[in-house]
Amino acid sequence: MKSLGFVFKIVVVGDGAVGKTSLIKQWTEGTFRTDYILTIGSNFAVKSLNIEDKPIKLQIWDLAGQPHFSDVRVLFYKGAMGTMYVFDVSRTESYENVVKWYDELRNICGDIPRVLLANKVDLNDQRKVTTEKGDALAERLGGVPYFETSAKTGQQVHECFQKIAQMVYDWAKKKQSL
Ligand code: G3D
Ligand code: MG
Repeated sequence: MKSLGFVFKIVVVGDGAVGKTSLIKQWTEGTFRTDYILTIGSNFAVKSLNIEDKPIKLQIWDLAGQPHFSDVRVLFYKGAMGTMYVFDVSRTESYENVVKWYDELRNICGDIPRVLLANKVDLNDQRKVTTEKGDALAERLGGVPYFETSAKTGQQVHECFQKIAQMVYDWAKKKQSL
């Protein structure tokens, strides 16, 4: 790979309020805020990291979860090289909906690298989705890496972004013989 660096587009998907924006903020700024206004459309954050001593820029796209804007979502998905699927462990429906996000994205992007995030694990007493269920879903998505995260405490946040970056790097290397 050339040392100029690469930009990898990563899309973060999942139902509204599962913590997508918070996870991105936590990783890109190391801070957690609870005063977000509802995301409209999409925005993206950029952060650089090194993979095998190569500088990589992750461009992380975050879409608001409005189900009816499917035209917008097609544009949002285009060119994505990796996906982070997020659900909220305190809301079973957000867990069940991951397969819908997966099916939709797959139609547009095909079989790209992906990870599954079970977010808000700090909410112990409100937890409804067990680790076992999370594991089962990760299997269903093709045996993908599974992380139990908290955008609030930072648990596993660095690890999941590092992992998707590594996976996209390996995938791009293989695909383009870089
Ligand atoms: P979204 O981008 O997926 O729509 P947000 O979700 O990042 O906007 O988060 C939705 C709400 O969940 C926010 O609360 C946010 O603070 C909270 N949240 C996100 N991640 C976590 C987490 O890991 N743990 C806990 N306890 N809360 C989290 P508000 O009250 O601001 O709407
Ligand atoms: Mg958001």
